[in-house]
Amino acid sequence: DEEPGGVDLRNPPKGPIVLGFSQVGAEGGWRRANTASIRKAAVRNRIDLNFKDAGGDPKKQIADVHSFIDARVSVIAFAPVVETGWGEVLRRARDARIPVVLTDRLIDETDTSLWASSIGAEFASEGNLAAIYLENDYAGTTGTVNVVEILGANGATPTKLRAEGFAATAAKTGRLNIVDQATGDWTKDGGKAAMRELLERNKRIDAVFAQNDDMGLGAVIALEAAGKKPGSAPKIVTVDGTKAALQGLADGKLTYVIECSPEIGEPLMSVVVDLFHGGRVPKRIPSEKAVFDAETAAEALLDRTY
Ligand code: GYE
Repeated sequence: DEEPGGVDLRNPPKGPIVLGFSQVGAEGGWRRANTASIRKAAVRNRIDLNFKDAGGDPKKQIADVHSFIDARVSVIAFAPVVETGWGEVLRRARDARIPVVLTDRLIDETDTSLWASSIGAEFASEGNLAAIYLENDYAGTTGTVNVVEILGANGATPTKLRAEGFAATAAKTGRLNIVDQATGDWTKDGGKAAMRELLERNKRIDAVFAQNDDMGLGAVIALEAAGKKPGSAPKIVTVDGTKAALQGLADGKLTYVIECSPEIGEPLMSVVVDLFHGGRVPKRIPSEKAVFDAETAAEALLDRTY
């Protein structure tokens, strides 16, 4: 009579529910909104939140998750900095009968019983969408379109899957030619530096695919400094949908923004409550997405809080 959450029903747990949550860091607008959503939802659902910030360091993050096990929290959730290195600590959590929820990103473990549920976006389809919208802009024209890509931090799920999704769609039609890539580490400064590098290495850049808003907004700064007209020449597509990027779209400095909602606090707390009570939870909970252009961005800006 053991439920997937690892709760012994003959000996039901008593409150309060303590959630140990390990966050990637505070690298940009998306992440800050994600943290705010989790903190707010914890309060609203009367869950004691033990929040730790890994500062982008995979080793610190694993140590933080060990500390949640030592503290015997009710449930552990984390947004992994990188996909690798999780087996040992998650087996320890399982032995301690503490259910685990992955948020936002995924991990590279074949034993999928190590986590009860994962909540987040379909990153490959965000890459697909970025390429489809860009391609549509060139419908009715001929010749290849030179695209450069600004990548997020190495080893993270969205870095890998957004690139794969974009490349897969580009390969299908052959219109988009991915000529170069540089890493921007998810930050505005990183995106600016990456764009500078890409401008040095490439004579003709028609479009930029920045894997998040902050890096795309950094690229805008570098492009303007180089006398270019970001938003049109080159076009820029980003992923996230923060207020700053929607403003960039409305101002004509970005071309498209693929939304990846950071607001996963409420669905997370709902899963946490169910796991605490030994209930069954869905293995995968997808978050929302949309695509914005200048017009729809102006509208969405009216009530965007992050
Ligand atoms: O796109 C980026 C953040 O994992 C979806 O991480 C998240 C990504 C998001 O740093 O802005």
